[in-house]
Amino acid sequence: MFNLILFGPPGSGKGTQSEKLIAKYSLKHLSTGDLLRSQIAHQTPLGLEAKHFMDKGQLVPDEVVIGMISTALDQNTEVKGFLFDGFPRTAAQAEALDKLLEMRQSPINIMLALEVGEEELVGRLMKRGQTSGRSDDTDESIIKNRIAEYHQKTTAVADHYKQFDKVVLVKGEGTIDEIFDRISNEIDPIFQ
Ligand code: B4P
Repeated sequence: MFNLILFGPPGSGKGTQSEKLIAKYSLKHLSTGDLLRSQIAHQTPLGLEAKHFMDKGQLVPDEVVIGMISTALDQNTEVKGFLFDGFPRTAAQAEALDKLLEMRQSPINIMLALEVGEEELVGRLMKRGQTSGRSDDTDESIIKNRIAEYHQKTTAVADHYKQFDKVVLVKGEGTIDEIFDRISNEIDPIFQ
């Protein structure tokens, strides 16, 4: 198994790069953002709870996303590995993920952290908001709140994996293909 975390602030290109990475390395893509939006689209109780937080640019409670990931791991036992996109986003989620993977004897191999300046992040998300239909992409104050949540709660996740020497920083500005090449150059030497 090869398990990869794609990390970075909102709009840093996690979802964009994930699409290319799963095609190249045949990993199972687990995006908590996509899973939550699917729950919202199906109007499930979990989706209705999540929407309340996402519309304000806040993180969804840990127990909700951890439960969702645990279920997804159980449903995908025959895969080559997982690409975690947008998860973990808090220290508690990182610890929970480590335990879930420990039970499966397949720890995280690497965390790739995309680095993008704040002005570029806001610009990308506002642009996506023109076409995505995502309510959390259209209002600049909600976007800024998402970035603030990232600084307050999510940067701790990188600190968690730094202690195990698993974090690699990747410049997340440039063309999508340039960034993909930078990411691939980090994965290729260690991919099993
Ligand atoms: P997510 O769905 O994870 O999405 P995201 O942070 O908005 O962005 P992502 O980084 O994937 O977007 P991308 O850059 O690809 O989260 C949404 C919400 O869900 C969170 O705010 C939270 O409420 C909730 N949530 C999700 N996971 C959670 C968790 N674990 N715990 C708690 N809550 C959770 O794309 C952005 C735009 O940039 C696109 O339009 C793209 O085309 C463009 N772009 C990408 N690369 C580019 C490049 N190189 N140059 C120019 N534009 C580029």
